[in-house]
Amino acid sequence: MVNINSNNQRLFHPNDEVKQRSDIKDWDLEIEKGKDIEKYWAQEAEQFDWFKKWDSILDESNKPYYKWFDGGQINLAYNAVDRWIETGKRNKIAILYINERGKEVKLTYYELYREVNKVANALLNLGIKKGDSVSMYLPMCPELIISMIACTKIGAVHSTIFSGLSSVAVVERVNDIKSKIIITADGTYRRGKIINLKSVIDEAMLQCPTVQTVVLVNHTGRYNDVADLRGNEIFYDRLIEGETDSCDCEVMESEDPLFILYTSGSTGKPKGVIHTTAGYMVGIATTFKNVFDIHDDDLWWSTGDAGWITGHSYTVYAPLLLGTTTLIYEGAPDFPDPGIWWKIIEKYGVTKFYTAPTAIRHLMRFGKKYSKLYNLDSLKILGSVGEAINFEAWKWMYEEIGKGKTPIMDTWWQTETGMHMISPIPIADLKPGSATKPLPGVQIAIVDEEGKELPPNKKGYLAITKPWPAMFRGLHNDDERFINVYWEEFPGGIYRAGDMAEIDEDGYIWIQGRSDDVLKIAGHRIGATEVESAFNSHPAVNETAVIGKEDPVKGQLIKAFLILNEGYNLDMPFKEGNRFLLREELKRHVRHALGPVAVLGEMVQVDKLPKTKSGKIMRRVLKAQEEGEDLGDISTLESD
Ligand code: 6R9
Repeated sequence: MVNINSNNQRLFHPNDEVKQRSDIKDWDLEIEKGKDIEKYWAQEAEQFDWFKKWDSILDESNKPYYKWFDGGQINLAYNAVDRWIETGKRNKIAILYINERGKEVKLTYYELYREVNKVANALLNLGIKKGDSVSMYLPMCPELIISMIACTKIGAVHSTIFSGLSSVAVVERVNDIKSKIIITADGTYRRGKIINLKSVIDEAMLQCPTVQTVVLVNHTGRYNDVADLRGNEIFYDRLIEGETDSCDCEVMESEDPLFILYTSGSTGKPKGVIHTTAGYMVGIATTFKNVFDIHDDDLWWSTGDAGWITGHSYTVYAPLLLGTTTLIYEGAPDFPDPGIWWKIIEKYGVTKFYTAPTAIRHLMRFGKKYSKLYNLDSLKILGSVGEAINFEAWKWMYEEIGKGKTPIMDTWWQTETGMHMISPIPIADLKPGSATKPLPGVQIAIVDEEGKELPPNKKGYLAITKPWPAMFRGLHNDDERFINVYWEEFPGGIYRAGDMAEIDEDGYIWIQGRSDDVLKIAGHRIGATEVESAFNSHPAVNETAVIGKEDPVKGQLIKAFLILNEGYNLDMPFKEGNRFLLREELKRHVRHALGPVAVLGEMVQVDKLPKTKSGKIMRRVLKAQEEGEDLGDISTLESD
């Protein structure tokens, strides 16, 4: 049902079926309950099996180094897998893997348990101990999930690298955490082709001195013989052959590190975001249950890859912590045709579906034909993540996929927050484009530059005013940046999220993009400076400034302003007799440095870049020009 509120915003009310099924009956009451933050999260922590309960719920004595459930001992793998073996869920499907070639793998909780144990034992035999880090460069396949949980079981810190990133990115990430092991695959399926992942690792390993063993999943069947492998490489299957299928869980302190996941910030180097054990578990499981009203009969599908935070929290860990079946799909949304996702939903009866606005906008381009071919009645709730969802995409998702009966949970959160922070729950009244309100147990404010709270309808900085359990605990090897970027700007232990936002008179929050130089391209986070350094490392380039340019499908694309070295222009062959123009050569160069996630929209050659007196490039000025704001003669800025 739809009506319009006083602000001319469309309000969508949940239907009776959604309300009846929902475990939470009163949204406001639930939010109110969550205001007693410590009590709320402690109650939620009771859902798990602890080796030892915590001494304190939240320790704020050393801000911003908060501690949650300190003194407690727990293991996430135990709670996500082992404990279900003793229950009726033992033979329930934990992971349902499907790929674009039609292959299907179903792993019950009991099967998952045994696979995890074998890999855990194999890792122990390779000398991996509690606290060691293990890198992974794998497609969304069962071995990725099994390997992640195996690390968690023995207390090793996993660090996945999205399989669309380049060898340069792999080198940077593996060396930063000094991994002794990397688990990878020969390739991944994408639009009828096999993308070679092993060659990326081969190139990367030339520069990763700490890696002693490369574990290779023969995923696409490219390698048939041990003779194909190098000295420090071993097949995954070979590695676990003969391993026993039982393994004890490491007793983890609440604050022991669980994983490190790299993400982009506004300066060049990617940030190794550290998440720890107990608070993370409590945060993701609670928000998953609240936001998606999870029941035992749900079939959950999140399209988030485990190379990113959505995959960690809501494709892998939260569903398993609640004993849900999680579907993982390896393939593109439009292959063999743009109906593939709807076909899967119909075939398996998916009940809750979580994806990104960019994917929806991409599929919208093919019209309503494909979604109409399939019966999507099994769907009960939809979710969106990664960027604000524009009204057209919201409406298409609501009408074409949800058939006007499934509410859309627009979830705002970050790699750093670990869990959903601002999001409706299924019984909420929705305003498309607004992530609605802070979830129970979360406190948000929109503040000015000094950190003072702003009244409704004033645009400001999005801040989190109270600690939350799944919060990141630091940046690996970069404590200074942890403090500078997130905690120093506003006083009193308030977290600066890096987004701009506004709150309306009903308390609904409207996210309005980043306040820093972070771009979101097709939902992937990438820093302007990372792209600039990639350009600058090319011999033809003198200096670069990069901004995000609006794109109707991908949200943003890279627009690069380039000062080229003497004698170069973008439309000349890069080298004498070369058939590639410099423009194409640069595109290839940036892609090689950053991987296919860095999608170039436009390159323009300029003589000058707007700079501050201290020589910092003013991307803000370029952006304003791009958006048609007249800033007058910008050449004067240089002498500001
Ligand atoms: C989960 C994830 C975080 C940044 C965040 C914001 C943007 C994510 C959003 C959203 C508006 C939403 N973002 N969800 N903006 N509405 N529902 O995406 O993590 O990759 O770390 O990106 O994404 O700008 O600050 P991450």
